[in-house]
Amino acid sequence: MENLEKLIYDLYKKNVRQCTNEEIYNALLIYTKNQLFEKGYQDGKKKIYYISAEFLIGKLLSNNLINLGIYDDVAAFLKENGKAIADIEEVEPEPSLGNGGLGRLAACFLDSIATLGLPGEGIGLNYHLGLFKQLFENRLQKETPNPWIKEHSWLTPAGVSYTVPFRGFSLKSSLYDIDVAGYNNKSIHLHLFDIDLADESMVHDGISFNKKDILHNLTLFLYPDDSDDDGRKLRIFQQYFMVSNAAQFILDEATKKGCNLHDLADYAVIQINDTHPSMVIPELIRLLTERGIDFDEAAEIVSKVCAYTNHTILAEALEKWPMDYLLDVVPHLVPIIKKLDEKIKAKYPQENVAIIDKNNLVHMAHMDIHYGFSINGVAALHTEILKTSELKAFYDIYPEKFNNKTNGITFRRWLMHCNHPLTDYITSLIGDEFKTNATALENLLKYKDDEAVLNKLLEIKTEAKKTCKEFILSNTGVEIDENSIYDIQIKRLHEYKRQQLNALYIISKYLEIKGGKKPSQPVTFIFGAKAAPAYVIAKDIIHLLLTLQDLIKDDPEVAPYMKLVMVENYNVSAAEKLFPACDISEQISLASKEASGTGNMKFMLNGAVTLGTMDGANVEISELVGKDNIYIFGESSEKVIEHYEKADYCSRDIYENDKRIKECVDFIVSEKMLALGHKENLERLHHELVSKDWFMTLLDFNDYVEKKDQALADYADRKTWAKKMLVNIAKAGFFSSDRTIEQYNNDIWHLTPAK
Ligand code: NBY
Repeated sequence: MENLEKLIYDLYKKNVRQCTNEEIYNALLIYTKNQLFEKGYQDGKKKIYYISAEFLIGKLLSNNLINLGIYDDVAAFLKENGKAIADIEEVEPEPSLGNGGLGRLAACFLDSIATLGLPGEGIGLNYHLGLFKQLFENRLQKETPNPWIKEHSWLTPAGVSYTVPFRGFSLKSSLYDIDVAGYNNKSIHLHLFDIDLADESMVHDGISFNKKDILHNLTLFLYPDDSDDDGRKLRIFQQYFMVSNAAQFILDEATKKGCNLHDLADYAVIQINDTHPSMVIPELIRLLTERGIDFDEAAEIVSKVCAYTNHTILAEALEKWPMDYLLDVVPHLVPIIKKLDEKIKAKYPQENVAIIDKNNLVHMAHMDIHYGFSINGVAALHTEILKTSELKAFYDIYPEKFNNKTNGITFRRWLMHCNHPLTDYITSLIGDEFKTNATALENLLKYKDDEAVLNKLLEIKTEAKKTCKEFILSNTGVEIDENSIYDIQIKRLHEYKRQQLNALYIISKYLEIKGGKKPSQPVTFIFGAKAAPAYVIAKDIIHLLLTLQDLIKDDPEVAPYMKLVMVENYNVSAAEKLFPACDISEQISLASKEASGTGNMKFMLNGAVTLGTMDGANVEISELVGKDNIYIFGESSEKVIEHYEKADYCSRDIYENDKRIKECVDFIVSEKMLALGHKENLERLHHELVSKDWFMTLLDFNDYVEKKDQALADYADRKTWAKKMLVNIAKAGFFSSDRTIEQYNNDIWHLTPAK
């Protein structure tokens, strides 16, 4: 650590003790960047380019130190000098470059690509104000900008620039790189393209700005509000800017290595992360034809380079752009897309596989499937549903293109970084093989009846709950009890994820307590969720939760037995404090709707027990841990799909025929609630549940209550519960993103890892 000490002195002419936390952070940033640079980067003839509109990377300092293998040394050095590394970590702003699971998955994948020694790059955009920052005002979500790029940051200007043509003008790009360290391995780059004229000062009143001023707004926000035409067009501007830069960059790298363009597939494979980067297909074809390759061959080359990952079966989330928008923004792509579509129509005349439909909408996923060589879902059930229902028409044409890649998470961040005590304890029991070979966690199973081990796991959990309690207090102002059961649901707010189901359960418990039935063990229900700014019902659900939070907290009859807290501005840093502290992991989406989920894996790895539906990766979790170590409830995906097909679900029938359900739903608009909350929001939500309930909350309510009550009761037998925790941790190895990336490489990318 002498170098670090010297660097600090050179920078500030002070010794470590005299420095502020900010000064130490800045010095560590420079120090770590240098170390990463010196270690070098993965390279190889063929590379994976992971193009994604989102990379939810989280804070980087500690993770980089861990992956460089110097975390313990740095922590010890700081401690000797009277500083705590945790305080230094607090200084770092969190990059805000993603919404949720899809963006975080991209970040985990970069970590695993680097760790496995695969030559690869991430390519995306450098949003200055990120996703919005969430504030609660008046028990409502308010959005404000989230500036995260400070004078010192992990971004390094790369000196690379391209020109991107739009209708009537073109834009010059600048590239910024963030190094992503492999664990005990070299780094890869995350390439973030930007414009030079981004003007943060044009943002006013929360996150409003002139959506037409593309020259100055293009890289301000991640997915700005798309509730109007200008917002949607801005998204096309962003997407095209991203993929045109990516395509030019990829062709440059390949030709420098000797590629003659005809053999591009020997140099590059592109993973298209959802449809946001899909325009890379026509853009590459455009660039190849400009360089003298004829159209049909260009289309063939691109089809050998591009692979597409689907993350959703919600029809409304599959991007379809009106042709008029494309004509307005990128007219030069239109003839290419039309030609691609004609070729398909000539071969497959059926309407449901067309790229351009009869309403002149361009189906981005259809283009990916026809002109890519691989399409994958993100969990076994999800891929099965794609094959047999959502994308069946395509599966019939191209069965060989379809494959599953069950999601994974990086254990470096989601265990080693966020839960040091558990990591150290596991290491003391089974050594550190699990850090590079995650399935070695199964060696823990030999301790499943060892009382000392089980007690220690419980002790570690209680410590994590204490740490989390401090965080919750500073974030929400509510004091919670570390001896209560922590029941946690943290994820984007969406009706299909059914935070409203959890809320109805809490209402039912509240009513029971008021009726004199006290729970034997206090429970803390913890939520964290951002709602899309234009998603009205999602915001109403946030309002319901915040109103319930206050109602319960201020009721002396109820507060000793339960609390509800909703964390403000839930993000990666908050997640790192919440996952280690959880007892019960809420994974309660309507079966068939959650493609995979990845929070479910993070909870399991940290010793929480899942309460969930047979949806997404929950299905695989339940197969791995067995029915004694998970709580499953709710209608099956087959039945749910059948309900949609027959359109025979009627929430009002359930509401009117089930007294308890009616009572809980009506509580939303009770006098008590209306005294605290807003009539408009609560009534709208009540109406939605009674007359629509598109995601069948009421259908699963009774089964949910039964299984959740069971889980809460089982918690009291501490030894049996600790055994469930141990089995969950031991079986989490399958969900390492190292396994996922190895499968992507073996089945799709075919890269040679560095030794
Ligand atoms: O991707 C999530 C899925 O819901 C989750 O089940 C899965 O585990 C995860 C990783 O595969 N999808 C997701 O996070 N999607 C988005 O964040 C998203 C963002 C923007 C748009 C659509 C989806 N958009 O159309 O703008």
